[in-house]
Amino acid sequence: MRWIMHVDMDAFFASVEQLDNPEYRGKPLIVGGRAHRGVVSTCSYEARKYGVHSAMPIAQAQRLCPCCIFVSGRMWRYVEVSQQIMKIFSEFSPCVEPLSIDEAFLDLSGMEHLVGDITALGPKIKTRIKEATGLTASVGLAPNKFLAKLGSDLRKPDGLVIIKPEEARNFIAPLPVNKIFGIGKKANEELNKIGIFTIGQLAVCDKIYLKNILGNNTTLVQNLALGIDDRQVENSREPKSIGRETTYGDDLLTQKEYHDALWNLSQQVGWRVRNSGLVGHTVTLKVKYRSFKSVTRSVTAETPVSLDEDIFALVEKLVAQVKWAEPVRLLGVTVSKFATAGELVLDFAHDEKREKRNATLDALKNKFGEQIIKRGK
Ligand code: TTP
Ligand code: MG
Repeated sequence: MRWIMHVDMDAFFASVEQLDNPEYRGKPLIVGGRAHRGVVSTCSYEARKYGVHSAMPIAQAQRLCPCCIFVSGRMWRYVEVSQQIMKIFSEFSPCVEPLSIDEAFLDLSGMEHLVGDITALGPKIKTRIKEATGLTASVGLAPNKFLAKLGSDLRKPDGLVIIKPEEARNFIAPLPVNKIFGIGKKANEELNKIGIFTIGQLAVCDKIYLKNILGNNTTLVQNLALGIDDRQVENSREPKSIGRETTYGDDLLTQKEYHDALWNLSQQVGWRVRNSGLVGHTVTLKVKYRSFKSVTRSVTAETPVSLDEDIFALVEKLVAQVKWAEPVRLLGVTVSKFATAGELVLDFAHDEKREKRNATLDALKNKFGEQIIKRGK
């Protein structure tokens, strides 16, 4: 059974300011201004009563709430608190997908074996965040991403909404259709025109009427209205790509120079890929010339790679596709389109010797640092 949690901090930047500056507490406070091109970043819940909201021009906010306190914000501090909460999330689940500076999805599926009652994690994470940071968060706990995010938003600030699978459909039925993300102002108006105001009405409406308004998204949106959403929590710890690039002090001129440089980069990338337990299908070469013009070329191999030699072999293929008439100031090698190494381990059983050699070098680099060893070719 799936359990997804969505956690979102309340009035995040403004709450941090109120935490650090006790004189702002309980007062309408607006964060924004110069550094944010004259718009409101966010405001405290006290200021929201006046109709102030994110992205509103500062001048308009001043008119709505002349008694508001305005501060321009301290990004470094918000990043610091963000790192604190992300660390807490990782204590609760190995699978965390951050969505922005103050929110994330956590996949808690299967954790009943560890914690017993998963719903108890809702109040627990709120307490943990409050104790560690002094701030409140709103939490939605539900069988999928859509319901979890909807839940965290519903009782802000300091909210907790738990939606059990068997209750989901009835729970969301009375809510307005614009609670479904993707239904913007225009779609909302169009739906209202044909008499659809609630998620429940949308759920049972014949697709024929919805097609004109929702187009290709009709089935997707109607599934959401039924409380169905199969999207996975994408674990951020699995990177989408791993790459290294180097700008050379002296431009590279000869074939030998860029050949050696690319072998070097392939080793740096290979080590990182293997340390992440990954193997990748795609290798990308980036070349920037003295003129600052740059080209990138990619190749996708059927068998994924992680060994230095295999990465370099694909790089060499790409080298043939690039012009080397000009001096080169930067080179980059990236591996992407990952599969997990464990799943594919049989695929490289054929080359145990090379694998062992890479593993030995990796162990040395892990122990003594990357600079300990570089291989000749
Ligand atoms: P949100 O979570 O959207 O807003 P919030 O945390 O301030 O308030 P809520 O209680 O409704 O969640 O965004 C998180 C932070 O991102 C917010 O504190 C400031 C910043 N932000 C902007 O700078 N500009 C914007 O337009 C939005 C929406 C957010
Ligand atoms: Mg927030």
